Amino acid sequence: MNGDAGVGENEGPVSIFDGDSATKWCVGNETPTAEWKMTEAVTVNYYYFTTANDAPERNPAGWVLYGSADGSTWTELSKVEGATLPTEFFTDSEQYKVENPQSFQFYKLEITAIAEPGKGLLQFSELKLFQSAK
Ligand SMILES: [Ca+2]
Repeated sequence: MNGDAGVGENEGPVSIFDGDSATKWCVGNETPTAEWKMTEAVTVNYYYFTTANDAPERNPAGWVLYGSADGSTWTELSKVEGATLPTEFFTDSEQYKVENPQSFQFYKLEITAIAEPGKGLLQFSELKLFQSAK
């Protein structure tokens, strides 16, 4: 797992995959990136975010999800702009469908906007990836 470091000691990008909505990735910029490697190549068809414990102005509002076979050449899988995630804490977003699903072992999430640009921080507590609709 690589990505922009967290504001706090326990707020790094690994927090989005620990299955715990009480832990978050909280970053001191609005357009951070996280990259990770699956144990094997998988196709992601759907995904959603879970909001954090406070500050909904830091929610993601735009992002691009990429996949890669080698971790260096990236294919755009899903691009979302102008999204509105729940303002409630610890709450799952709507489910987003990958427009261009393909099997990859490496994935990258680039955040392109937060809910209230200018606030200076991005956060969410979980990213859930699925092969079929939940
Ligand atoms: Ca978490």
